Amino acid sequence: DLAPIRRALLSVSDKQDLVPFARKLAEHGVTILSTGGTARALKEADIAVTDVSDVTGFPEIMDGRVKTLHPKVHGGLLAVRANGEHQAAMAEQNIEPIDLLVVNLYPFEATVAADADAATVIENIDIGGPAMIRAAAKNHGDVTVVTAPEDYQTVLDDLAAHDGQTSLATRTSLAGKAYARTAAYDAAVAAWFARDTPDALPTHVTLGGTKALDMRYGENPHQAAALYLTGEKRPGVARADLVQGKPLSFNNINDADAAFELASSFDPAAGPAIAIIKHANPCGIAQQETLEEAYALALRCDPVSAFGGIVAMNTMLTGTAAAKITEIFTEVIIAPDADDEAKALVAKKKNLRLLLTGGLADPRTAGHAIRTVAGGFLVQGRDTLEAEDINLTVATKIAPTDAQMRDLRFAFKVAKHVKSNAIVYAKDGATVGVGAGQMNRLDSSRIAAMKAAEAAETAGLDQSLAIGSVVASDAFFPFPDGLLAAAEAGATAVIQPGGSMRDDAVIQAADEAGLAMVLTGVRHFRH
Ligand code: 93A
Repeated sequence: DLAPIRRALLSVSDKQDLVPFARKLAEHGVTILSTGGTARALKEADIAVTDVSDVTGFPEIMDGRVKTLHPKVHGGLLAVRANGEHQAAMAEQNIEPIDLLVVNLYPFEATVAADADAATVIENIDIGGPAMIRAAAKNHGDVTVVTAPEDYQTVLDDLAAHDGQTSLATRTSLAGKAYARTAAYDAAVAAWFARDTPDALPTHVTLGGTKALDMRYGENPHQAAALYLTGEKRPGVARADLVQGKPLSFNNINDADAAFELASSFDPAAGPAIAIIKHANPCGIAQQETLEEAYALALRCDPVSAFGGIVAMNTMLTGTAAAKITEIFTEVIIAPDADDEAKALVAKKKNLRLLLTGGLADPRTAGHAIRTVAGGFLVQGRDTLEAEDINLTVATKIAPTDAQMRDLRFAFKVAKHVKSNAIVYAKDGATVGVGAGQMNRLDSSRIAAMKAAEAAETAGLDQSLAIGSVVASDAFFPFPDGLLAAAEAGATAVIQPGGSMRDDAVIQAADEAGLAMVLTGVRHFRH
């Protein structure tokens, strides 16, 4: 058992809850040491405090860059109390133990988020704070380390329960939090230095994040889950404003992300686009003259799957569109903004969540996409290639018409957001059949055609929506069969990467079926 905490060093940038906490420590008979601004705040509250410079016998110099970086501080944090040599060194050097360290760091992340200039950002890289935190955490057998106001009460409760000391379990848990804090902090610093080379894959990849939301569970009820924010400023689901509705689930956030990334890739200058997503795949998306038209056509594509879906758009949610969307059960609407009428309509559906992002996610912004595997994680550059940026070559005798060309690009754009193998039928700026996530391309092609036929039936039309459509494939057709299935379903033009060993056979089949086919030379796998 340790002796009660006698000496504490408090050095905090975020002064929230500092004074009441320090007052309680003083009541426990704890001597408080402190750095410039923290000491000032405590003195103003009439709490007795010793300046660290009086302990070190050294003034704070270089605008505070060097204030606690001193053996009197670090010796007091690192000395093992039961180690005779450490005790002798302390006695010889006149170092007194520091039993409790309370530090929160210079607000580096907030400074970056506030778009400060480089000099200000650099000045907010804390050196002394992390050094002390790491020292105290290493010596958690003897020292208690606190890195956030949310843990002040934990420490006070522990002191009350253990005669002015903390339990080893508490110290160990706080030490783990301390290293997580300095690691996340350095990750934010590293990310800032790498800001101009977002595609680079360095030797060490740092994934710093701060918890923003605890969720009841993960993908399934027996899995724990939380949302973490990184420093990325691109508008999207993680930083969106939940205007109304119950808290978001893990699957909601994952699906809303897929929905918003897809909707965001359509330029609002070319018309409002709206996407409906289920299980991270689009059940329908359309870009039309009005948002209501876009929604009607997105819904027509697969009204069965759209039930309980996530709806995303590239423009402000209007009241007229909201009226249509709320006609069926929808889990989440995500949009850059919403007008008052839309907000009022959505508010009538207690369980419907409205997420506002304040802007669109530029699909061409470079960044990392990360996925865990057993024993590590995979990192790749984000797929920033957009259909508009790709040179298309006509491979068949017949060239697509202008209208077909527009739909071909539209369909290929959508295919990028559909899990592979992806087959997308589209007509007049709307998907009419989506085949996703199959283990072979032919099955995806068949499923997409089946959906186009079913959607027509539901809409009361007497022929499949695939008749006269175009079809996109996210990767090349290895054999003519998938392409022929599309032709049979009624597609008249095809867009696909090309590059198969059997391209000649595939092109010949397209010619024989009277199809127009363009090749992209690039593929969009998505797994
Ligand atoms: O500039 S520093 O890296 N140099 C130091 O020696 C040092 N020691 C503590 N910053 C340092 N700190 C940081 O100062 C703490 O991490 C805390 O965020 C801040 C508290 O300063 P003040 O008490 O003057 O408000």
